[in-house]
Amino acid sequence: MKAPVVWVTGSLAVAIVLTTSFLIATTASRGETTSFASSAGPLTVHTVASGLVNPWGLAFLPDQRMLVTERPGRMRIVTPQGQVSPPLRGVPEVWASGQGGLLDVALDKSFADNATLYFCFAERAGNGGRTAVARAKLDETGPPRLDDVKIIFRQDGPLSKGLHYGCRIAQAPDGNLFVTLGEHSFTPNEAQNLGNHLGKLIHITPDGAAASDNPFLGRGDARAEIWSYGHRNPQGLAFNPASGDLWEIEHGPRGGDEVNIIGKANNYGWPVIGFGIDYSGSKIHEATAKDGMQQPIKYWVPSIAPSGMAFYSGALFPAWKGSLFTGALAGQALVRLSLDGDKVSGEERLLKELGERIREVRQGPDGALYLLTDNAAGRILRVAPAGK
Ligand SMILES: [Ca+2]
Repeated sequence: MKAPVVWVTGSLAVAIVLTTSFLIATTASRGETTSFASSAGPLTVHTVASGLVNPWGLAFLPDQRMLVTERPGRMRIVTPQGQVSPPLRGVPEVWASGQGGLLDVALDKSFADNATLYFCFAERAGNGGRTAVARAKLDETGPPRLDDVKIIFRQDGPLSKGLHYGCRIAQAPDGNLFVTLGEHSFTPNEAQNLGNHLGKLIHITPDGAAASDNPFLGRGDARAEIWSYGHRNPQGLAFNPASGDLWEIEHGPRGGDEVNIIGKANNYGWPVIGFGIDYSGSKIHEATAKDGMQQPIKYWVPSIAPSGMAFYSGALFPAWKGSLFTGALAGQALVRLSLDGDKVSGEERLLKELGERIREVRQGPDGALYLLTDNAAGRILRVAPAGK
């Protein structure tokens, strides 16, 4: 049997073989349940579905089924009982190379009325790739498929060779979209260049136009879609229900993964400031702080390679209400941050015994946490208190 080659997200193009997680992933099948200790008591981890290839994004439909993306370019619907649909027709061709492929998916806030969804992917362009955002309607009059597919945004700037697409989507209460865009790894300084979309957080309408309150609108030397800049490879994005603020998580280099609270026109510093070093061991940053550049509210040294982001507001884990969850790829854990307003007051690393790269975390309609494991035999996991 061939072991999977897995790209280390947030790192340079290093392929490694994850023998341990491969064994766990292939021996655990749908329906299997295991138990783990936590600060909220024993946790039950249930395999909802297995056999997904590098699943990346997860969105709950109104009837509790899940839309899930697989990085090679497939989108499927999974029932709470674990039945996995055939791939939905209508997904555009994606550039499934390196870290690229079909990435995040998010439902429109009026999905129940308009069946509209958004997704983000790596698109081939010339000799490389770029991040693109599409809008579509889910049509279930026959076998589920995407209809009215329209690419609403394409990242402009130097192309990616396969790394750092960012690609998380969060919809604001007014319906406009925030989307994270990576800096493609080999062109870090472009994150400081307002003339392109690399290393930026953009703010666009559902049609892909620059939102009307964007900070650089009308400036000839800046792209109108930009909301904030100086980002590296952000793979977590969500609104904090306690404050209404937009929070973001991004991969640092060797050390220096960050949690940031996003503000309009802010510069988050990459690669000028930060807390990491290059993979070679050499220095990257001028300093850890500089006037005019934002500090993260939390950083990790060594890196955990965070991906996915969910503020917990459910009833199933009363002790964890208000906590922030992120998956850890290199860190192979589910990470819980306890918050005190805009400060991180504690960290707990859960499910380490699984030995799995966690790509995505979402709160389900039942109050459980749902995870995607990142490998060629990826799973959807449901995490709940024992017996729930
Ligand atoms: Ca930063």
